Amino acid sequence: MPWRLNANDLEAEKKNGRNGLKLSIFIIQDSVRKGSKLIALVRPQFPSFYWLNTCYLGWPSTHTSEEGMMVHWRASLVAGIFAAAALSILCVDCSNSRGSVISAESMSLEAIRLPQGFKITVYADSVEGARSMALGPDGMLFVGSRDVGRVYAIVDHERDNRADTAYLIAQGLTMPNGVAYRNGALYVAEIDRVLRFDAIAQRLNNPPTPVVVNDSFPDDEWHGWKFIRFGPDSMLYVPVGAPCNVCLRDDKRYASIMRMNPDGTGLEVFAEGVRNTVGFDWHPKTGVLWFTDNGRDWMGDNKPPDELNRAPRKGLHYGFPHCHGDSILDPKYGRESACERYTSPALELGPHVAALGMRFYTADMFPEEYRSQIFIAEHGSWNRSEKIGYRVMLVKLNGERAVAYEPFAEGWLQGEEAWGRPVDVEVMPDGALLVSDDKAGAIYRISYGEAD
Ligand SMILES: [Ca+2]
Ligand SMILES: [Ca+2]
Repeated sequence: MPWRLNANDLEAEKKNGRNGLKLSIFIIQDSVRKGSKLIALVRPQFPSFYWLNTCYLGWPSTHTSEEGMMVHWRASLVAGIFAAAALSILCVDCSNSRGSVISAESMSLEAIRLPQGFKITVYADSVEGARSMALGPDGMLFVGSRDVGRVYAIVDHERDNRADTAYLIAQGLTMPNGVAYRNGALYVAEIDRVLRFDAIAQRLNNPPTPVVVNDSFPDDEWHGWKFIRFGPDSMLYVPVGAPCNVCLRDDKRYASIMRMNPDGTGLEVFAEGVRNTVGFDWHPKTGVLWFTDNGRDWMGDNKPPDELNRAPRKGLHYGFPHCHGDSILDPKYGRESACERYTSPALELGPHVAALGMRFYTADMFPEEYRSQIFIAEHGSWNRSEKIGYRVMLVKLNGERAVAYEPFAEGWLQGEEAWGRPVDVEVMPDGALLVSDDKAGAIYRISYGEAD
């Protein structure tokens, strides 16, 4: 039984003055008291703090959040080094605690609640760590991952709405969360660079060596994994998250959405004051960019909200780190500022819900009321005493104004246990909505009006 301590408990210990070596000693004492094994696993492609968090701290990757993964890495690193010296660490496989692959049979899809007339099925399973999605030609689906370092191409050869093959396009990459497709090429975003795999559809079994499109992004791992997507202006939009929970950096690239030409030239900041967006899309009629943003942590259970934002032009500032949501001044960075100076969210979402992927619904399988509305995948909270999120939400618009925010698909969270975590959504050519889940290692298909 790996030793476990959640983020809130760990933070409480830090507030009690346990840091560095003191915290390390506490971790060892507590694990011994609980009769747990200290475990470690060497994964060459991952930074040391990562396995220390996931294995040594017994804090599985799939239970950490967009914000939470890096919070305590320094403490865990010190703890790990101390433990390695003081104890002979057992080297065991912790693939179970990483829990990425769940077979279709063990998924509780009957637990997922949907509006009348919709149904959910498994489109693909065994897609370990499935994160952001992008459509290729003929319904081919590209899927990035974060911790497992892989990029997949998923194909439903028989077109029976159940994928048959997950081709491994790349592995060993550094958090290749972002994928985009344009003119026959697959673009993949690692933390500090964007790669391009040319003529990918013809080379699924023999992927080409990627071309480096641009490798000038910061290499900070905290909020460094990226969602990418081509805009209607044919530019590739590439965010750079804040390398922290809350901080202000002189380098304008941090906490921004950048964009560049497909060949990597012309890189510029498009939007400022964006803490960590992991999903965006353009309004199908107006061409305006909308994006989610994850709020800061450690301001309590109910604030600040996550955000849905609207960016009608270049050069707007969305408030971070000074102002959170519509009107919450940051205790440190908000003192000499005012929320009126920044662009307010189009909609305040739930606190700590981890709003990630979002798309406009642009097809016609779903009823009229869903068309040109927004679906948001909420990965789920960690920085909250009662979990929320772990669902797909619908945001209704009246013109360019967001007027409602309601659950569309929920049930991955049962009590305080989540068996799945939605990351991204994608509208397929037939109009079905796909949902990726990096905890279950699956992609679901939500359809309307289809017979069982
Ligand atoms: Ca099939
Ligand atoms: Ca904001």
